[in-house]
Amino acid sequence: MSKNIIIIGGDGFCGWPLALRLSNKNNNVLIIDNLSRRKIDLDLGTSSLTEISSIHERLSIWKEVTGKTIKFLNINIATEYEKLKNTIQDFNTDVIVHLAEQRAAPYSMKSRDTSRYTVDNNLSGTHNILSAIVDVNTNIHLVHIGTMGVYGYGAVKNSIIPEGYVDVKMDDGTGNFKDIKILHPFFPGSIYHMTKTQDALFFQFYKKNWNIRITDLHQGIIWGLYTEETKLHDKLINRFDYDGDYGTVLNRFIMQAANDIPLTVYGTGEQTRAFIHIENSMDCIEIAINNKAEDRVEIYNQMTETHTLNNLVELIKNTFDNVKVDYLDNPRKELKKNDLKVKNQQFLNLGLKPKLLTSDKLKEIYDYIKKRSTNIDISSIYPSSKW
Ligand code: USQ
Repeated sequence: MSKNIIIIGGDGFCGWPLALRLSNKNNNVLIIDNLSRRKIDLDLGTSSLTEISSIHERLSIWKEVTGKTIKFLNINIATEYEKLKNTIQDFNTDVIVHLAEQRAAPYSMKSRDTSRYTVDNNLSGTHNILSAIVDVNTNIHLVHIGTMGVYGYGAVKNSIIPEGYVDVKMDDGTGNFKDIKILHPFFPGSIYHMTKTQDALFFQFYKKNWNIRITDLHQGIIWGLYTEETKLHDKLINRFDYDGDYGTVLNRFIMQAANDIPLTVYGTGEQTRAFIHIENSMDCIEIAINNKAEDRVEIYNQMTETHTLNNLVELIKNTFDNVKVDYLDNPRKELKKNDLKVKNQQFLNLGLKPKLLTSDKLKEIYDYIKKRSTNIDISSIYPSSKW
């Protein structure tokens, strides 16, 4: 059934392909975005590897190619509450997907200004959305993109990270231990990750007090850049970040291999992380929208596989010729080495078909970006944020 869906942050890396996917499935889609990601690029002197069109051009090409309309409003949700609330009301909203957070850990740790911006933007934005839902209609389903990073990548050796909640026993004061379910303890590794842990507390409180339906998706590192819909026209192309702040590890490695740049491994490369292909990320969000949260804040782990960075290096070396590797002093405070086992049964039970990392898929992305690489700025590749 067609739904009225607002995608907040619909001009970004996940938001843009999501808007196309949901519009293609005949939902009525409205993008709210303040275009902050484009402004940060200007501030940092960086740019997407792919040449992305303006939001207006993107939307008119989408209309030309498919006959479908996606609406757009430029609203800063962290500061323009009345506009946000009135828009949610006027659109007769069924679902809000919240992707409007500053999402780069290195950017959040760059300076006091970028830390404060990340906290102000992310926390006020999330809280304003929740407030607006209370003001307008508590039946609206909020789907939020959280992060695997809230768990701290394996706090207990050999444990399997559950989906959001853990069962614990608590002393009731008389030495009797009672079973309770609590949120998995938080171990954020950056100011950015910390804002996602704070979001989780907002969600618990708004569920308890106003019974808001909330699904929180703890996503791993996305790789890839195109989806079935973004491939329909060159001007629908998604952004591809490769700089030291916004580029994520696997996409950076593919881009580096495609341009004869040594792969920038931080530390020993023994860090293990969770990954998901961008098309699968869209699948998961669609599944979450179609399965409205009811009894509690639903938390899904949105990932399909885990790898050490050294695994990724090996796969890339086995796929392409003459790959060089540069082991750099780690600019981040993180465990030198960790195990990471993650439960993702909920999405699998709801029909997710994992698109796992293979040499063939790496080659497709490599070829795609090689053809579309414009103006690579080598100086922006090396990490400039350190903590
Ligand atoms: N790393 C390298 N070389 C690089 C870039 C990164 O070795 O050139 C390492 C980092 O030290 C880290 C790992 O690769 O150990 C992942 O770094 P990343 O920049 O790919 O990912 P991260 O900073 O964790 O953040 C990204 C997204 C964030 C999302 C998160 C999911 O920017 O929005 O929430 O991935 S997760 O990592 O599972 O927390």
